Amino acid sequence: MLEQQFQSKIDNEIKIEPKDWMPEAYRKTLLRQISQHAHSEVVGMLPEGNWITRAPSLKRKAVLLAKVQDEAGHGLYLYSAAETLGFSRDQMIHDLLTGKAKYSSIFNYPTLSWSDIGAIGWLVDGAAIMNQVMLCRTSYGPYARAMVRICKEESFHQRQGFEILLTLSQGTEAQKAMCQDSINRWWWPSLMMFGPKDSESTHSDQSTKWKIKRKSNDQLRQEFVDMIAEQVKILGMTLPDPDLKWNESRGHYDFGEINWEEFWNVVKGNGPCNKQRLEARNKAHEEGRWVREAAIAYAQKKAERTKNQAA
Ligand code: BYC
Repeated sequence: MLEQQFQSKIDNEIKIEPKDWMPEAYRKTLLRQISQHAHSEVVGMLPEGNWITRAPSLKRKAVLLAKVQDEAGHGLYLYSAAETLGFSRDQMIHDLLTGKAKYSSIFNYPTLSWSDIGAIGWLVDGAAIMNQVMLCRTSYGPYARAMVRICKEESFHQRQGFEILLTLSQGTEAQKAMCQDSINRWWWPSLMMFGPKDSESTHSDQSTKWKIKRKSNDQLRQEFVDMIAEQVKILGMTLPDPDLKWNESRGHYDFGEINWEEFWNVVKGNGPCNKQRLEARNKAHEEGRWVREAAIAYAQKKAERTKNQAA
């Protein structure tokens, strides 16, 4: 009965809110996805943060700093949304730091040059938006509302990335080569962000029935390829895929096979930077311990003072 009422709400596009009854598996699926998403935002600060001091001008530094701060904010909205499902932020962070929780595969690749920051904005944030626009209509209220704000900021991120690459693509031969090299290295990992093929995706069927997901991994990946294959022409660059070709009958671009072995390797913790990323997060957590302790001590003191004044 409860299950039927729940599904009929979903079917009628009524959002599920924290205090509503929900099947345990729905709660768990959301918690998994939202916490992984939050972790991705937080770990995602690392490859870009690496370039804040080396950005080529004061303006570029300020813009990149603002973008990285936005990602921290996204992590916080998402941890808050996940907490409404009854799991504490401390537990989620513990799972990230111990390597139990996943985060997006893309952040296990290194940022080797300034143009990588452009490629991340254009391709990585571009892929993220494709997925997140759909999530603005996800069935769980707190997640959907967090996504609306995140998407607004992500579209600024994508434009700043494209603008970095556009500038480089109109620069010297060395700058053009740097731009092409970044596109070559980030293209395939960006396609992997959408997850395994639909036929290999364990959660898709159920998540679609619950309208957590509204488009499949392959559908979103195709929309992304169609968008980027056009935008790359403006840059005068190419995508590193000899099989990329417009298919008139499908009305979409065909593209080559993703290296799934590489994808699963990265997901399982064996990507180029997995170890480094977890070490950096653990170090930051330790170094921030005194701030957390001071904040707790201050809050306790304040609460005591308020209690004494009231007495
Ligand atoms: N990386 O059944 P499937 C950003 C896992 S950050 C790692 O299709 P699902 C940004 C998946 O978790 C934006 N793991 O799963 C930040 C599952 O394993 P578990 C990040 C992946 O959940 C800073 C297994 O593979 N966006 O924008 O139905 C700077 C089977 O997959 C990946 C989000 O997090 C992957 N790429 O669909 C710049 C969006 N793909 O959990 C930018 C929210 C799959 O059973 N998440 N796996 O152990 C989602 O929309 C969905 O979770 C996914 C996967 C589409 C990613």
